Formats: sequence, structure tokens, C-alpha cells
Amino acid sequence: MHPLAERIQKQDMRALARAITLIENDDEEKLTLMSDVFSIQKQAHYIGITGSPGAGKSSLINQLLTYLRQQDLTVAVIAVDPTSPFSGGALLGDRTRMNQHFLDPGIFIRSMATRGSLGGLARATKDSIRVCDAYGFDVVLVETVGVGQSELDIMKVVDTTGLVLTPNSGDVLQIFKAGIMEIADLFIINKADLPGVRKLKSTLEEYMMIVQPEGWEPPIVQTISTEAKGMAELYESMKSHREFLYETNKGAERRKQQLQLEVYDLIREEIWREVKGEIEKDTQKLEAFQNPDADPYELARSWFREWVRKGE
Ligand SMILES: Nc1nc2c(ncn2[C@@H]2O[C@H](COP(=O)(O)OP(=O)(O)OP(=O)(O)O)[C@@H](O)[C@H]2O)c(=O)[nH]1
Ligand SMILES: [Mg+2]
Repeated sequence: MHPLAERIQKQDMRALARAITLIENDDEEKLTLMSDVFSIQKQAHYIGITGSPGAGKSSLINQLLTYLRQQDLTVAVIAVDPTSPFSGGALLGDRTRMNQHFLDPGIFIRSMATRGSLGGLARATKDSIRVCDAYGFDVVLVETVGVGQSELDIMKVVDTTGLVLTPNSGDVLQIFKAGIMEIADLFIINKADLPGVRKLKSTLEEYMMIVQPEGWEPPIVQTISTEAKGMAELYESMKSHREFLYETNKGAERRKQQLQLEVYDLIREEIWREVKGEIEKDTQKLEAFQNPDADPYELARSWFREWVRKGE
């Protein structure tokens, strides 16, 4: 077994952090490590929290953490920040807000940088979730700003997705247009201390009347993160959703669909690594990169074919 996987299994938090760095950097060791990690996965509940910038996702997660710790559950938080890959500003903000938990061994908090990760952010996030699962956390929370395709991809890797909305913000419309409504397993009306809650709630109810979700109707939960209100109800809804996944086999269905996509992703990644390795060993090929007018299609095709022929 990969030494890091062994240490993770023994709940060594530094090994956990190290493994996530390997994942972020697309280190060559990643695949062997992940294969071992996969074999020691446990049964964590993977929960995604998404929503518009400033909707209160971090505040909510912070309060949910406190609540879950009170229930004697251990929690890992992965904050994905696709919008500001270079600044680190969001990371600092999140750190201060979640600060009070830093000394608790039942909690692990990590921000993921995009850094053009090869398999994409969703890939890196999924691997990181698995590492946290192997470590033995009961719950893995993933925070992401729901603004585009990559967030939709990330939400496909979790069991339960909570969509955070705020009253009077107009974000429902935006989220609706972006096709993000469909990924919600539960709607969280955060900032329920502000006016406009009833209106938002009826908008969501109307939405559900129209789409008529099959099997699972996303519950609408109200929270006030600044006052730690609504956390018990929130977690109860999350748990019910998970039970629904088990009871109806929907969870297995989801994971099966994911498996195929994941295998394809990994194949793409392996091939890329190999072909790139070959190119980088060849000074003549590297020189071709120096010609700004070179035809990228032609280069890619001929080098890929050459690599295929070599393997024959
Ligand atoms: N009134 C009120 N304000 C809240 C509530 N929850 C969060 N806020 C405030 O909303 C602001 C944004 O909160 P964050 O937790 O940083 O929101 P976020 O969704 O994580 O933001 P990004 O990560 O930047 O997208 C902060 O000033 C919070 O204090 C709430 O329930 N009621
Ligand atoms: Mg945040």
C-alpha cells in the first residue's frame, strides 16, 4: 500500500493534507495512491453546498460544523474556489470565519485551488473527498460557488446537494437560468432573518409544481447562519435525502453513472501523461512549439499517432 494511504488509514492528518496536495498538483503518484485510498474508503456522507457569491455558504458550513460536532460526528470541509484561483482572498476569509474549529481533531478544513488541474476541478475534488472518506470522517462538506459548469460537475460527485438561496436577492432567476436548480436535493433559504422569505418560498414551490420532481421532492429549509438557526432541521433533511438514496437505490444508480465518466476521465489523463512525457523527451518536438504558426491539429494528430504506433 502507498505509505500515505497507510498513514491516512491511521488517521494521520498531515498525510491527509499531503495527499490532497499530490492530487492538486496532478502528481505522478496520484493514481497509485488513489487506488489504495479507494480500497479503504468508508461510508462518509458527501454533502455539497452551493449558491451565489455571498449567499452565506461559508457561514452556514461553519454553523453546520458546530452542530455536527455536537452530535459527535467528525467533519471534513473542502472549499472549492473556482473564481479566484490566484488571489487566496477567499481562502483567508473562509479561514477566519471557520477559525474557531482549527484546534478540533474531529475537523479538517481545506481549500482547493484550481491551478488548471489536469482532470479538472471536479476530478480533483472527488479525489479529495475520497481521501477524507478513507481517513474516516462521518461527513464531507464541499463548498462551491454555483456559477457555472464546473460547479455542476462537482455537485455530481456528492450524494446530497444543498442550494443556498437568499431572500430578495434575485439569485433564483440567475440560478434557474444557469440550470443549477435541477441539481438541488434541498433548497436552503439562508438569511431568513431578512424580508422576502415567504416570496422566495412560494417561488420555489411554484418551481416544483412545474418540474414535478420524481421520487424525491427537495425540501425547503430556512436558516439564519449568523444566529445558528435551522441547523438541526437542515441536517435532518440531508440525512433523509441520504436515506432516500439508499432505500430507492438511486444512490447506486448515481454512482454507476459516475463510474463510467470517471473511468473515461482517468484514461484521458493517463494517455495525456504518457504522450506528454514522450514529447518532452524529444528536443525536435519541443522545437516545433517555438513556431507560433505551427498547426496545432497537425502536431497533435501526428504525435499522438506516433505514440500509438510505438506501442504496437
Ligand atoms: N443577515 C444575515 N446575514 C448572513 C447570514 N448568513 C451569512 N450572512 C452574511 O453574509 C455575508 C456573506 O457570507 P459568507 O458566508 O461569506 O457567504 P459565502 O456564500 O460563503 O460567500 P462566498 O464564499 O464569497 O461566495 C457575510 O457578511 C455574512 O455575515 C444570515 O443568515 N443572515
Ligand atoms: Mg464562502
